[in-house]
Amino acid sequence: MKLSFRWYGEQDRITPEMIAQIPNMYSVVTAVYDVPVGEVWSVESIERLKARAALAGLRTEVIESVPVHEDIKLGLPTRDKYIEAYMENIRRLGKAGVKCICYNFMPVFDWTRTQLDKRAQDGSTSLVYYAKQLEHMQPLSGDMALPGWDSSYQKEDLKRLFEQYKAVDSEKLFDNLGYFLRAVIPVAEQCGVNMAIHPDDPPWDIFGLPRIITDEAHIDRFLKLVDSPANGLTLCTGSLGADGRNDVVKLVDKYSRMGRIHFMHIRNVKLVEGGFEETAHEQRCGSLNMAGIVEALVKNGFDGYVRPDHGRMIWGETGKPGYGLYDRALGACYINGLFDAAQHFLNA
Ligand SMILES: [Mn+2]
Repeated sequence: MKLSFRWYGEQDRITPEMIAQIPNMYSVVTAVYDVPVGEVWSVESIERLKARAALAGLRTEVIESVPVHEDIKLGLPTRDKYIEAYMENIRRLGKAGVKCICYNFMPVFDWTRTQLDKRAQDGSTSLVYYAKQLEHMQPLSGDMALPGWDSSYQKEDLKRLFEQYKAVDSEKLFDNLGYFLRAVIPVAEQCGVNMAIHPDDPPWDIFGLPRIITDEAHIDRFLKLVDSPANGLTLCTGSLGADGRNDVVKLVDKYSRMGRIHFMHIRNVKLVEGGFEETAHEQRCGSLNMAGIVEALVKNGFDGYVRPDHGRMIWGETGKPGYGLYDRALGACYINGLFDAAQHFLNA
């Protein structure tokens, strides 16, 4: 596996030098952040990211994300020009040495939580999702914001989008995803880039908007839309694991054996009545079988990218919720340990 770590570019106070001091670090996971969704990234911006990471000895082989414009998800006639721009981004990134592009196909909102600073008994804080809190959230108010969301939406944009999505159920969304993939996957193949869809987080419909990358049946259907190795997955254990019906070890085993996992987001999650809480990465802190997940990867010879996912805020650190340095670094070390142990015992 190739260990990687999210880096939010020049404005991230967590620098490539800090990231490079985490043992076994291979690549940053980054993106061009100053371009509106749907536009082509400048070669200069891509090269600047790459050069900055290289100063710390790190590669830039994973992009998270090249976001998909809503017109593509909605299947509007204007989608073709955004798909053109997307294909150009794949070409430019491939030329710059990028091997894997993470993206998602969630309507309007990215990952959703109901509280970003839930205090645990040990004083750490983390992101949580409680159905009871969700009832009080008003997505159309325009003043909801989460770190993963596109912050450029105005109240009127949201109203319009919700109106437009009334015509898009999960079948239609699947059709629109297929249309997108039939255009971009051949380009990715030519450029030596693997596309890796991130599951919906949480993996169920939210605010009445459909979500389709949620479980085994849906992922099977997704992989068949374009049956190419370049059409693969970012398997996020915490996202899929938020639904207790998903057997995450089984999914990791199945899709890594098929060679369709290009990027692993490894983190734990604790299922609680009516929701879930993000925890430390360690197995005993949450509901997932972390050792079993890594064992499956090692058994299947997984050599793709891995990164620790959201961390807690610990040791008084402040910053972007879920993206502090300390707990994600602990997570990275735990992941290293699990891989070393699994390799040792499976080869013994
Ligand atoms: Mn994730």
